[in-house]
Amino acid sequence: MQETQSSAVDAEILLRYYRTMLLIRRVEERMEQVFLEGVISGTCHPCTGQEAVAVGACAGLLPTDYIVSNHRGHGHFIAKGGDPRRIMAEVFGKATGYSGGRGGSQHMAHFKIGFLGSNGITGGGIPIATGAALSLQLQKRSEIVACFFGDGAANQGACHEAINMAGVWKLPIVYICENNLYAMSTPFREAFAITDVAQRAAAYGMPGEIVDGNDVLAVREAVAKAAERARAGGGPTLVECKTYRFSGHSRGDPREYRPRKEEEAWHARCPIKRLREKLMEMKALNEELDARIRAGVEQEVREAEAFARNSADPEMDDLGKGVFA
Ligand SMILES: Cc1ncc(C[n+]2csc(CCOP(=O)(O)OP(=O)(O)O)c2C)c(N)n1
Ligand SMILES: [Mg+2]
Repeated sequence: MQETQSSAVDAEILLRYYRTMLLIRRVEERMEQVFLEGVISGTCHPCTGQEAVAVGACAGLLPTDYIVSNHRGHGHFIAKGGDPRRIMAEVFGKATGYSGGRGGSQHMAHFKIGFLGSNGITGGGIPIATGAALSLQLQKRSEIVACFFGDGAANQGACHEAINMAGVWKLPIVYICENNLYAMSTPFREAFAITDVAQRAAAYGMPGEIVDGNDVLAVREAVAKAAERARAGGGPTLVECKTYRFSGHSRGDPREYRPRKEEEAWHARCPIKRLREKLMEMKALNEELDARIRAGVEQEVREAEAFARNSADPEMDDLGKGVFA
């Protein structure tokens, strides 16, 4: 069932969002630590600070709907029901990972739960998601697609081409731009002549919504409304979530390009902290329950890491599997 306004103050549902957001944060903090220790090579892009977008958006969809992610995709995957053990194993390059250890942090997929994949190419997921929506429309199916991308991706040519086509064909898709104010070290204000990505929706012939991306319920409501519209044949919506990544762009980024005062202001609006305060006000959460939830999350993260560490490496004979050209 879609979790819309009627369940807005349902404590059990809010507690579930809270736990999932905490789980995403702790999985990624642990992952970043392991990268920095040099236990695993490559890189990862944590969505720390942006958890409300992932959790709120997936809550606004039906479990049978599809999502397409980007390079900052662990949160989207976990929010859609991905198993942190297999996500961690993929990052460790192990055979039990979602891509058999060959994809790593930016290349995971699990079609069974509607996760059509993360993507290391900035903006690369947007045409893929648009194609999936076209496929659903041609098959007259009732599922829809939600596509996550960043402000940087919004300036890629493929983004305009794909979103324009979706507007023309009224495809069943919700475009979710996570505007975290930076594309690597490039500030939003230096890359856009406008103040909101959502303003572009008019040029694509679709509604543009601006939402507080650090408010899980606001994201859920905006995405649920857009998803209903898409499902009813009304076509796509561009939802812009205003948010901020607390971490650097990827591991080891000292964040020299942004003022510490700006970071502090956004930390005060931490989506987890805000939901925690709301739950406390509602008396749905107290210190003791919070400690229990956090302990449960820590346990799950420890188990995920142990699973990853103890899993086997991929077999050499499997090296060519999934290679098409
Ligand atoms: C086609 C392409 N160009 C450049 C890059 C390098 N790159 C990786 S992430 C990134 C910035 C993406 O910014 P944004 O879309 O705002 O997402 P965010 O990292 O802020 O979540 C860039 C330029 C890339 N991966 N692919
Ligand atoms: Mg960005």
